[in-house]
Amino acid sequence: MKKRALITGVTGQDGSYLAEFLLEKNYEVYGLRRRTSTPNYENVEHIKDRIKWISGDLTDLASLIEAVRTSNPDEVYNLAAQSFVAASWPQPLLTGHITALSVTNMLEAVRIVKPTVRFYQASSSEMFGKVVETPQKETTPFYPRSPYGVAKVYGHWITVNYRESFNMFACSGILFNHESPRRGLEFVTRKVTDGVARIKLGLQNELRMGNLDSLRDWGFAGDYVKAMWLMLQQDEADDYVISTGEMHSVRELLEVAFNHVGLNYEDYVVIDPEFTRPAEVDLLLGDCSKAKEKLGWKLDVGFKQLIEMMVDEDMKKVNKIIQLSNMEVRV
Ligand code: NDP
Ligand code: GDR
Repeated sequence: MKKRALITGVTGQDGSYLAEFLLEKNYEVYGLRRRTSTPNYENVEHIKDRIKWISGDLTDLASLIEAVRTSNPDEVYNLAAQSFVAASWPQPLLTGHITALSVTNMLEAVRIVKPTVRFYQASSSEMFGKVVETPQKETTPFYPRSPYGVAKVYGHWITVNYRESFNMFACSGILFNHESPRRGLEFVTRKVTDGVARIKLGLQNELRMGNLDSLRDWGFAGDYVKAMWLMLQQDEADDYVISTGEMHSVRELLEVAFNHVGLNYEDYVVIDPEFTRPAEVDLLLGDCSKAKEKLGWKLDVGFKQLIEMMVDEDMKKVNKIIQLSNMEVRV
């Protein structure tokens, strides 16, 4: 019998890597997609026909109950969220509805339809927020610094609460920043690698940025989805920090990305207050010893390799855009 998994947020960065990973493991993969006027399957185009699609929205309990009933899953990965921290100030209520309260919707759907499901909640290092302890681990107290971070703290604790109240197999992965060529264009790594490609190929002549001093623990999304799966294969449900244990500044990110194509970031970067945040998380550095020890998890891709891989992929994408527009001009 094939194992069955239901993934929310499957069209996003992590959802696409996780779906790929589970399909390789011979799972039957069900993907929840919300209705949009213009559907975007960019991240999952290559596996679109192998995913069984279910319509639903994380804010709509009825649709989630139906999704669990239809998929009858062994594992549920709850990855859907309003995930962009900067958007959570202008849209605090929407962020609260999707990223916080709707976790309860998903847990309720599981509890009502199939409480034996193994459940994964996408928690975040943004819950640590202001520096209380470095490096941050499972026992570090939370001090979120954005409506997004606050919403994730709710999602985290309600997951723990359903585990303790209803004896559900519910795990929370506290993942530090993880990136890839499939990262949304507004997040800092992809904004930089896409910007570098556009500058190098003559489509753009500057890159407008916010706080260059903030420090992050950046890993590769493809490595991180393996940890999600490992958490659900254990005998006991638990929470785990997933990180690289290395920290780099946004400035270092710029250096690596621009240097990779032979440019100096100082010639192109302009500081623009539009990209600074009302409250910043200055420093994130994770200690994932528990995951290494108990899950046997390890990472394969380091920081420099990750950023250079993203620049290379964006160079290809931007080149394609240029070729297409040249063809249109000729026609
Ligand atoms: P993305 O922003 O790339 O993907 C978010 C996904 O959620 C998309 O598929 C989106 O669908 C879906 N979604 C949003 N709102 C709803 C809704 N109301 N109903 C159903 N689906 C919805 O995020 P990532 O893949 O980067 O992250 C995955 C999860 O992990 C998120 O919960 C994020 O907060 C969390 N996380 C991410 C980290 C990271 O560094 N990437 C680190 C720690 C936690 P659509 O395509 O229609 O927009
Ligand atoms: P983050 O990621 O907020 O850590 O959340 P993001 O890439 O948006 O920002 C990282 C850091 O870079 C600084 N920064 C800029 N950020 C953006 N987006 N654009 C800029 O121009 C810019 N200039 C400087 C930011 O101030 C910040 O300090 C991500 C998301 O994936 C969350 O969903 C996830 O939970 C956390 O990572 C862990």
